[in-house]
Parts: sequence; C-alpha cells; structure tokens
Amino acid sequence: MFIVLGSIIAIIAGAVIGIGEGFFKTVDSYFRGLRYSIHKGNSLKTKREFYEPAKEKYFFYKQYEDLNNTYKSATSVNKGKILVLKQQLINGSYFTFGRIKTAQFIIYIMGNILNAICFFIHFLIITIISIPIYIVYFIVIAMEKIKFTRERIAGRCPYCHIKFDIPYYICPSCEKVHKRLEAGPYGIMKRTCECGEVIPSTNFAGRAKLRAVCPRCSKSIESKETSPICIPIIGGVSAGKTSFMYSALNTLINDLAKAKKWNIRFLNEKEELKIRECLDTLNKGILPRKTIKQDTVPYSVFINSDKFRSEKLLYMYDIAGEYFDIRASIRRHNYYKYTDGLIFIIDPLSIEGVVKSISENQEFIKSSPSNTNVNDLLDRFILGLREVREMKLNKLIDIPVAVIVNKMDVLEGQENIIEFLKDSGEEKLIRKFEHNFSNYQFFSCSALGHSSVGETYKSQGIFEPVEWILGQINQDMK
Ligand SMILES: Nc1nc2c(ncn2[C@@H]2O[C@H](COP(=O)(O)OP(=O)(O)O)[C@@H](O)[C@H]2O)c(=O)[nH]1
Ligand SMILES: [Mg+2]
Ligand SMILES: [Zn+2]
Ligand SMILES: [Zn+2]
Repeated sequence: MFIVLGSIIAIIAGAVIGIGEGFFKTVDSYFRGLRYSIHKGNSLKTKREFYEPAKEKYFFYKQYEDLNNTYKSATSVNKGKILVLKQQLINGSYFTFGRIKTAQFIIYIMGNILNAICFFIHFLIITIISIPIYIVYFIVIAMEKIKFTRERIAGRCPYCHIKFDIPYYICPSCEKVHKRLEAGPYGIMKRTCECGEVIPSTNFAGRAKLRAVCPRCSKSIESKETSPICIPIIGGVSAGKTSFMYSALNTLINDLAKAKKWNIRFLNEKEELKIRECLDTLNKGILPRKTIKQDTVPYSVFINSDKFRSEKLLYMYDIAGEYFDIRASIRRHNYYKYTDGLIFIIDPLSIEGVVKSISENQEFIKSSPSNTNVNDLLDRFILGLREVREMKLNKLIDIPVAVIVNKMDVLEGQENIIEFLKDSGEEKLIRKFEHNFSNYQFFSCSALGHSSVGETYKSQGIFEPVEWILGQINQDMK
C-alpha cells in the first residue's frame, strides 16, 4: 500500500519537475530551428528556375523558404528532445518516469503550440517587409509589359532569325551572361552581378545600353529594345530585289525621312558603311552583285520621330531568289513567322505576254529578264508562308503586301499597272493576291531606271510603295 502511494507521489513529484523541464526545453526550439535554416546563399527556387550570375535578394523567395525550413527544423528539434529524454528512461525510478513522461508530453503539446505561434510571428514580420517589395515588383513588371505591348517592342535575331522578348545581356565588368535580366529575385530595378558590378535590370533603368547577344546563336544583338519592322523582299532571281532594296534605302534616307520628318540612325558603324556602299553603288551606276544564299542578314536602320511612341528598327531582308524555288526552303525561314510586311517584286520581262511584244528590244536583253515563272513562285511562296504561320487555306493572310512591278523603264507608257498586267494575260496573278491577302496594293517602279552599267540611277516609283508599306505596318508611320 505504502509502496503504491510512494510510487504515485514520486510520479507526481516527477511530473511537477517535468512540467518545468518541458517548458524550459521547448522555449529555444524555434530559435535553434532559425539558426539551422537561415543562411546565406540562393533559394532553391532561383537555383532551379533562374540560375543567374547575380546576388539574390533575401526578400523575394528566400525569406519564405527559410520560414518553412525553420518550422521544420524546430519540429525536428522538439522530436530530438523527446528522444533524448526517452534514453534517460531506461532503469529510471518512478520519479524519473513521472518527470520524463510529463516533460515529453509538455514538449509535444507546448512545442507544437509555441512553434506555431513563432511561425506565425515570423511569417508576419517577413510578410510586412515583403509586401512593399512585391508591390514595387508588380508595378515595375506591369509597366514594362505595357510599354512592350503598346510600343510593340520585341527582339529579332538578324542572323538566326529567332524572336525573343529580351536578349541575353552581358555584364560590362566580368562578361558573364545574364539570361533573364529583368525584375525578379535578384533585384527589381537593378541587380548586383557576381563580380560586384551593379547593372540595370529593366528597360526604364537603361538595360538596353548593355551589350547583348542572341539567346540562340550568341551573335551580337544591337536592336536596343526597339520596335522591329521586318520586311522581306520576295521575287525570282534577277527580278530586281537587290536593286529595289538599295533604291528603297536611298529613298527612305534621303526623301521619305525628310518628307515625314523622321530621323534615321544606323545600327552601328559597320551597318552604316554597308548601306553607304550600296547607295554609292547605285549612284555610280554599278549593278548590284548577285545575292548569294548566305546573305540573308537584313539591312537595318533605326527610324525615329517625335510622333512615334518608340524608335523603330527597320529590317529589310534581301533574299536570294533561289530560295523561292523550293517550298521547303521557304518554310525553313523563321522570319516569315513574324514578318510585318512583304514586298513582292515582279519582273514584267518574265511575263510571257510581255516578252512576245518586246523581245527584240535591246533594253530588254540588257535588263536580265528573270526566268522564274512568277505565278509558280507566288504559289510556292503563299503555301510556304501559310505553313510557317500555320494558317488555313481559307483564311486571308493579314500581312500587308506591296506588289511591285519593276523595270518599267523598259516598258514605257504604262499608266495603270493593273490594266497592264491584265492586258499581258496576268489577271490570274492579281486574283492570287486577292484570294490570299487581306491588304495588298500594286505599284509600278523602276528600281534602277536603266539597265546599262555606268549610268547613274534614276529610280522611279520607289517612294510610294515604301511609304505605303510602312504606313500599313505601323499607324505611327502614316
Ligand atoms: N531596265 C532595268 N533593269 C533593271 C532594273 N532593276 C534591275 N534591273 C536588272 O535586273 C538585274 C538584276 O537585278 P538584281 O537587283 O540583282 O535582282 P535580284 O536577283 O532580284 O536581286 C540587274 O542587273 C539589272 O540588269 C530597272 O529598274 N530597270
Ligand atoms: Mg539580289
Ligand atoms: Zn541568333
Ligand atoms: Zn559581372
């Protein structure tokens, strides 16, 4: 009887001590959890999704990862304490039994409650600090998104022709590549590169001033986050595509820009030299050399005006005529996916109905008539374009097309180009445009104005199609 009573008293006495011990032991668990979990370095999320060579900000992802880990660690610390107590139980007295069981119970209950409370306080503190950061973050990304959409800012690689939102940017100090230089876990308006250099990470902060490369081919990208306008020039071999492009650039730089009060700026010195050389070629009366297949690097100029929302970067693609001989090679050209307008050059000297009437003419022979059948070429091109843009046959393609009949100096006295084509038996060609494009217009021009070498060029009818196509592509340019 006394033994039982003694045991009960011992257990109760143990339990009283155990309560204190339990309380005492639970107090520091959360803080130990904190110590185990909070450490420098990157969050798992950025390691998985970004992996940029930059220093991560604590208050973006990491603070919540640390919160979770702290809670988990604190729970484990409590479990550990319960286990340690269990080991003391072996061969223990009633007193020890009462003390340990109670302490374990208290740790179990109080530990969880205390952890939950600490978790909540911890959560509140980091959330109060984080909210303003997230608000700024969302405002910044929304403003950038709005700017990019409104001003139609995008990236195009002039070499491998992929499109992207922003290119890869290079740290000016250590040359490390930042693949996603945008507001995020590394900073909102700016970030610190691994090397310590602070670099802007938004358009507003001046990111576009940094050196950039194409995400796919790593070639240098100089488009500077402007609004691209891509216009390929389509037509058979010797139709006069290159001649037209030179003339179009000349007209744009010297006449159109003046008439519309646009400012023209070159991409870089190399591009300026290339374009100036073309214009020189024209003025000296040298015929353009044959375009080779490797040449599909566009000619590009920046166009700006007070009226524009943003500067535009015009890319004109002078494509070798052979590319249109096979549909598969049309399909392979990525830029058709994002083409803003098309210039389709027709050589009237390749039209059967025309050839019959003037084949004796000396000028005709000198003007290297294209020997590509323009109808077949157009069929292949339209099919290829539909394939690239994944468009059904019954839907009209909504890219504006300037259909330009070139070399009109050889065929004098033709006022109305549509009538001329009809009279030459090419009504079907007109129908093909009508049945496939929702916005097209016919023009006639003479890209060189002559066919003989040595004469300075006197182009005719270049201004109108260039003005028209730019105006159709972008309201700003009307
Ligand atoms: N008469 C005349 N001939 C032209 C004109 N434009 C181009 N040509 C002739 O067409 C040839 C091919 O021109 P090019 O621009 O190289 O054609 P591409 O193969 O389509 O790029 C030139 O060498 C000229 O002989 C033009 O306006 N008038
Ligand atoms: Mg050419
Ligand atoms: Zn590229
Ligand atoms: Zn760096």
